[in-house]
Order: sequence, then C-alpha cells, then structure tokens
Amino acid sequence: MEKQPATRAPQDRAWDAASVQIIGKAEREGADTCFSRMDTQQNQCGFGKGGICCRICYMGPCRITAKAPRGVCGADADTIVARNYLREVAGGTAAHSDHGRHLVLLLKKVAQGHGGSYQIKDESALRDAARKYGIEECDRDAKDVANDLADIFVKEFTSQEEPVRTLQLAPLKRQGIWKQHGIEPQGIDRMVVECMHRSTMGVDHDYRNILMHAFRTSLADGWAGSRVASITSDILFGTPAPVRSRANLGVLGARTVNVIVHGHEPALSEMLTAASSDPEILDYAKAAGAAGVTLAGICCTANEILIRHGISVAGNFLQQELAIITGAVEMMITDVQCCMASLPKVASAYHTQIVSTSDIAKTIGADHDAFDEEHAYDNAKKLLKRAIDNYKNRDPRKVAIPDASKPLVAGFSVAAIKYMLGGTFRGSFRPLNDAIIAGRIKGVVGIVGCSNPKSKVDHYTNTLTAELLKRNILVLKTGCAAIASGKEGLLTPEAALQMAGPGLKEVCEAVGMPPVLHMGSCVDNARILEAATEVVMEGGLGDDLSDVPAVGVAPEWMSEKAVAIGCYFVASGVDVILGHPFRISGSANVTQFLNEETRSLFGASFHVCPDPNEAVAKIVELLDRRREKLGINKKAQRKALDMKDRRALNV
Ligand code: NFS
Ligand code: SF4
Repeated sequence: MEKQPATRAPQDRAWDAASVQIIGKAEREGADTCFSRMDTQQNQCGFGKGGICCRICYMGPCRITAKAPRGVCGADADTIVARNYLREVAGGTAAHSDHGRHLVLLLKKVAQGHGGSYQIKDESALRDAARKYGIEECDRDAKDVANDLADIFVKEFTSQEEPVRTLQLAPLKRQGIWKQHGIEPQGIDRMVVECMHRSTMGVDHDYRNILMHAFRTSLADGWAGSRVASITSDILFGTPAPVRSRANLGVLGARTVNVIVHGHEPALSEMLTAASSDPEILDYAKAAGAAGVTLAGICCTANEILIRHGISVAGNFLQQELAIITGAVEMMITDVQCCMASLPKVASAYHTQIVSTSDIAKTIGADHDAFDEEHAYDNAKKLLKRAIDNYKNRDPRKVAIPDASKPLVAGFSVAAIKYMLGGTFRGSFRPLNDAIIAGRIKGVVGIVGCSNPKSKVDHYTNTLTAELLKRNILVLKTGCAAIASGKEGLLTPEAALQMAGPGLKEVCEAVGMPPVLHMGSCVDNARILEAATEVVMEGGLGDDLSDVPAVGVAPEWMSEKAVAIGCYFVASGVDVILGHPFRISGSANVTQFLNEETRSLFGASFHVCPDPNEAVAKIVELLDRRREKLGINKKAQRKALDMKDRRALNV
C-alpha cells in the first residue's frame, strides 16, 4: 500500500460519492473517524510492520535489528515473524469458528425443541447436509436429523484425535495432499489452543513447522468452522437465492426510523428482519410520526440478511461511522467483529443509540442489551420500539442522507448458482465448466475481504473487478468487497452488458445472472471453495482445486480473519493475491515460504500486488498457466474471441 500524505481530501479517501460526502461532513462537524485517526497514527511502527516485534514473554518486548538479531530468549526474526503470523491465523480462525459454534448450539436447541422463535427453515438443506455427513435421514423427523447433525458439528470443535469431518467435502486428491503434509486439522478448538501453545515462549521455533500449523489451523477454519457456519445458517434461516436490494448510505430513510444492524452473526438480525415488518411495530412507528422502519445492515450482518431477505445494505466496514454521521440513524445494533470501538464516541454528537448485544463484545458508552435467544422475537421488537422512541430526537439540522444507492442482486449460494446454470430440471455446473473449457470464460476469481483507510476505500476492489470483467473473468464476491461492488452497481445482470467481455456477457445473458456474484458474508468464503469443488466434480477441469482456473484476491484487507482465509485458500490449492503484504517482511525465510515454497506443497502461493493493474496481469498469468496445464488454452479459441471482439467494435 502506497504511503499516504498526512491529510487527504475526502475524495482521496473513498471511492463512492456517498462516503466522500459524509467524510466531508465529519470533517466540518469535527467528528473523529477512522480516516482522521489514520492521520494521527501516521508513521506506524516499522518493527510491527515487519513482524519483528515480540511481546510474547516478559523478558521482552524484543525487537530484531541488525545489531540485535535475537530476542532475549534467542528467538530470531524467522521464529518471531512466524509466531506472530500464527497468532493472526488463530485469531481469524477463532472469530469465524466461534460464530459457527453459536449457530451450531442454536441448531442443537432447535432440534431439542428449545429454539424459541427459531426453527428449521430449510429442511431440504438439512437433509442434504445430513446425507453429506452420512446421517440416515429417510423417514426420520427433521428434528432428529438436526440433532444428529448438530452433534457432528459440535465434534468439529471438540475432536481431539480425529480430523474434522468436513474435510471430506473436499476433492479426494486435495484430502490426500493435506494428509501427506500432516496438516489435516483436528477439532477447531484444539487447533487454536495449539497455536497459542506452540507460539508461547520456548516452544516451537522452527518457522516452517510453525507455518505448517498456521495452514492446518486455517483449514479448520475454511473447511470446518466457516463451512459449518454457512451450512447451519442455511438450515436455520434458509439457503440464499437471488434477491433484489440496494446498497449505500442512500438506503436510509428521510422519514422512516433507521435501524442499522452491524457485525456478523445472523441470529438476532433474522429476528429484527421479521419484527421490522410486524404490524405492531409499524403502528408504533406511525404513532411516533415516522413513515415506517428502515432496517439496513453494515458489514457481514448486512450480507447475511441481504442474501436471505433482500434487506438493504447501508455500507461496508468503513461506512460504519459515516452512517452515524448522516444524523439519520436512530439505533445501531452491534453483535460481534468489525464493530469499531469508536461508535459510542461518534454517536455522542448525534442522537444515535449504540446497542451492543453480545456479552463477549461490550464497548464503554454503548447500551448493553444482551440478546436473549429464547425470546428472540420479543427482544427484537423491544429494540425496534426503543429505536422508534428515539426518532423524536433526530435533529433535522444535522441530517444529510446522501442521494446515493444502487440496485443489486445478491444471494448466490452454490445451490442457487447450480440452479441458474442448469435450469429447473437439473441444476448443474456443466454450463460453467463448458464455458471455461471453450474459453468464453477465462476463469473464476474470488474477491474478498475488507476495506482499509490506508488506501482509498473500494478503489482497488472496484478497479480490479471492472478489469477482470472486461477479460471474461467471472467474479465471485463475499464480505465488504461484495458490498463495494453493490455500491458500484456491478451486482446486477445489466452490468454484464456494459462491463463484461463478449464471452462472459454471452454466458451471463443466457442464464440471466450478474457477472459478479455476491455469495454472502466472510464465513461464506467456504461457499467459494464449495463452488470450486463443484467445478472439479463436474469434470473436464482437472481433479483437484489446484487445477481449476481460479484465483482468490484480498485487495484491501485489514482483519486477522482475512489472514486465515488467505491461508485456507492457498492450502486448498488456490493462489491468493494480496493488495498489501502480511507483516512478514522482517523474515526473508517466512516471506519465501509463504510466497514461493507453498507452491510445491499445495500448488498455490501468496502474491503481493499493491497496484490493481499489476494484480490483473498476475491473475491473467495465473489463470493462463492453469489453462495451459489443462490443455484448454488453445490459440484457435482465443482467435474466435478476437473475431467477435472485432465484430462488436464494427457495429
Ligand atoms: Ni470479513 Fe465481514 Fe468486512 Fe473485513 Fe469485517 S465485515 S468478516 S473482516 S471488514 S470483510
Ligand atoms: Fe523476547 Fe523471546 Fe520473550 Fe519474545 S519470547 S519477548 S523474543 S525473550
């Protein structure tokens, strides 16, 4: 990421007009945001950046320099960098997986009849999952099946000796690679504990050994914790299918009570979604002089209720403070992850109430109202009523809702993609495989992850996406990167007409899908692996994930979760491009291992491309390499495309 001047104009901080407008408003009103704090945090520590600061024991902190190449305990840069990296992967895995755990425990309660307002919403998703895990489901009550499935899922966390079972959903060849390298993870909890153990003072000092455990832990995330979270969410809340909605701050209502849900876990937001159209709530809002209630989301909670219910998206990660600064938000309800500590402080200058709902995620200045799962619906109604009560405190002089939001289509679960591609009678990935083989689609790229105030928000993500579409590359998206495309208007089938190259356009038009598929939240990155596995199973594109012409990109990432995701993509055989590097530059060996050596172990590695155009070139190179290996990069087909291109130009 290029070094930024100490202060920047709003239009240099964010790509979309709504954010630019509200960053300007924040500056005028003296509101402290991550953008201004980025300025006060300039000259971030070089030791931290290089990963060579160790605070693991109290003989330290130790910093590695040419004069002091080892810490007090004798650990060198390789050990310190690798240990710090391992702890990042542990943090990311813990976050995704704990989210998954909460859902699994909810599924168990539902199965036992104590689920309160929750129920099994998608029985066919349940039976489908049961069959995948070898649970007898024919002629059995859904609750009994759910109970058995929940037990298997709990074991994914607690298993001591047995590898996690969800690994078996990967292509066989990939499973063999993991076994061969000894990185089949046991229970998620054990993996994370082992990360902490191995990286404490005086345990694992071999950077390779440490990094292999990082990959092993990440597999527990991608192929267990996250995958289980997606499967369980689909069972409890419904499998996503294409749904229309809108994104950006302009979705906030001028005359409605605006309630924002922010964070990651879908359980409460599901209930808020239902309660927000409850006649009792609507009457209550009318009595308060409002035209209704607008529920909108930020971050991955937004993605969860977007992909299932079409609830509109107020913004992605770096719009959380900006939403409050519009002056039009009555309440922001947070659960876990990516909710800034600053929210109550920002809100104190407006009328917004910040309500935290998870006992593991409190912030001084926020009202804490612990989410009561058993009475979830009443809980949701109570929160909405409180928000409505706050409507009278909105100060019209402080309100500025940007006139900016774009239509979108989201909700592309693997089942939905199959259905779109294969049609009603037989859902299938065949048409996609055929299009890739014929060269109409060059390959598939997953663009995932966050935004980061170090660079212009959404700039890299949107520039890259547009360039890939031109090159006939199908783009799959999750998380805040998906919201970036939503705000840009790229998540509509019509976008394909304007942006996509001729081959991709043809395919998208034929099946009526956007050229950028929003697949969900960040735990739903597991869906990207599921889609890639479907491509392998369908046949004709190799027998392993490392054969498929597919690449992952995390352009503007900031979270430990992105580190874990990057690792499980690479360990699954999918190359990963990072818009800015990990904190590993202090160790040439660790850098070499992650960016080069992993190629011989997993058939994929990390690549750092600080410039989006550099990333485009790298992606094309990586896809071509795989196409070449598959023998489908035939010149003749390229020529056919060129002809078509030319014809299009002559029109
Ligand atoms: Ni993913 Fe989703 Fe967004 Fe980044 Fe945070 S919300 S879990 S971590 S910032 S993409
Ligand atoms: Fe220093 Fe070693 Fe302690 Fe780290 S573990 S703080 S390098 S003495």
